[in-house]
Amino acid sequence: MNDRSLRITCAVGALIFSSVCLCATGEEPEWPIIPKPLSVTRSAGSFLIGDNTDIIAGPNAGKASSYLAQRLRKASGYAIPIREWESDDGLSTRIALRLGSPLTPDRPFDPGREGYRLTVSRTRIDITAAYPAGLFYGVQTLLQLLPPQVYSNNAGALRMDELLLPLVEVTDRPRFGWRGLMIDVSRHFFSKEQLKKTIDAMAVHKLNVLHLHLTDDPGWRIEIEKYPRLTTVGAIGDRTNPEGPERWYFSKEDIREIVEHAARHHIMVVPEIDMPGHSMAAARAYPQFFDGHRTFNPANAETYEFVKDVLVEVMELFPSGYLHFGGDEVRDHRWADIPGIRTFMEENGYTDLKEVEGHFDRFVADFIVEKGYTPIGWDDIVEFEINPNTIVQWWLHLRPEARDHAVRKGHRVIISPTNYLYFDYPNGPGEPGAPWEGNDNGPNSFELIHQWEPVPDTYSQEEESRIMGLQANLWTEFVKTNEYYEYMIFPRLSALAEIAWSPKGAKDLDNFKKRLHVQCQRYEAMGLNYRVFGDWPSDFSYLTH
Ligand code: TNX
Repeated sequence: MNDRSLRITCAVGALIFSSVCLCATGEEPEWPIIPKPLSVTRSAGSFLIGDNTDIIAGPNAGKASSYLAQRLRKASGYAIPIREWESDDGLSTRIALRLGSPLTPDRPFDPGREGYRLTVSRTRIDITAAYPAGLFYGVQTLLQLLPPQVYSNNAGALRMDELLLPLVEVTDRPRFGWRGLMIDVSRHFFSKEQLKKTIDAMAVHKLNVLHLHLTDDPGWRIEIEKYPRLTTVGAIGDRTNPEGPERWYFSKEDIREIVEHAARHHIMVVPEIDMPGHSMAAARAYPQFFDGHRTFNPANAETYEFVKDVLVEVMELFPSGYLHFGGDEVRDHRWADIPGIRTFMEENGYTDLKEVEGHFDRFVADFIVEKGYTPIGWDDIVEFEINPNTIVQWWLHLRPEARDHAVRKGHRVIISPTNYLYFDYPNGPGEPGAPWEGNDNGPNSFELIHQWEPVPDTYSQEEESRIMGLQANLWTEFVKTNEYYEYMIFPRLSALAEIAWSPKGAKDLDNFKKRLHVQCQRYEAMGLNYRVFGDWPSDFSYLTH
């Protein structure tokens, strides 16, 4: 069985799209836009993008304009001209992209800066926003008013006479500022091409953070000049073939390419160097800084120099201003046997090895802050007094008190619980996916995610304001191929995008499913594999573990 047979074309979707978009009658038409915008008002009539249409780009509208032009050219072959804004001559047939006066100060991850207004009138199209990201999202919504083939790279996918838009007024802004996806490239490696393809798809979903889990036990995946053995030795092998012989990692050049590609799509790349546990790959390369197994040696002063050197090189490559240092599952270390551990503990007044873990985490978080970056750690770190600027990423759904504790201590929190947002877990009963903890309320289906309210209703307004947003995580212990990877992400990513954008409150699942059929056609156009829904085959042998 091959992947084509899993990709049952959403023929139903094609029908829904055309009937929904072009011949809406009676009841209010459902626009197949994902994530669903805050408000869409339609009036009768349409606008045809044609030979006489151009784009006029105001200051700082360049990225969104060239993205729009490129998309239209790739899908239809039509090279729409972009002109700089001189004055708005009020001419018709224009697609005008411009920044209004900023509505809010430019703070990172302020959803207030990502909103937009899109107006398609009989004579022209206007997209306005307070910040460039909003213009970019306005363009995505505009594209989703066109047939799904607009996301294809095949210049014959869309005929010019199909560039027909309904007349609409859309106002939109996301609920959360942080809308992320994590990819684990350590357990199994995924190429920069695959990451760029993922970035393209994330942009379509109006997501804005790609978190790369770059290091773990099976492999160290990022070049560090000062410590070449991290890649000559640490990058050998993966979870399936621990002995290699291949080495898989990103060179500095690769990272720059990924970061730049992401930036063009208003996506920030956040690196994770997992410490002090989950570090067997680095330990193979530089055993002197480790405990003989998979954890850093906190009693060796040189370990801290090594950590600083590595993190400095990583920060130089990722201008995001955020650095994830892991901090999770420090549980089978060999610290008790390290020579010098007793002296180290006595000097610091520690009686318990847990305090040693806190010492290490505190050091790393403080160093990151000192460098002007914001540290992020998994929720395991909240049991220690850690730099208050640290963002806590809550993952262990069985430990909601870790999330609450972090929020009460004043940390900002990213919500990623295993039982909703772990994309390595199965989509449905009997389907492929990781068998671990967190499956106890059933599979992480897109339906479950779509109907979930991620913020506890017991939170005060102030507590709620510390929830930065949502992030799904694709761990790859079992995910070895691009097809499997895409199958686990899509269409769940659509449900994530919707709850990250739509305001708090009940969400109509049937309505989402209708739009999701059209989204599947967009996946087809983008060449993405996805988990089909409705009637689907039960043979997943091509996704074998
Ligand atoms: C827990 S989430 C881990 C990962 C695993 C994942 C598998 C977290 C911080 N640690 O190392 O890959 O579960 O679902």
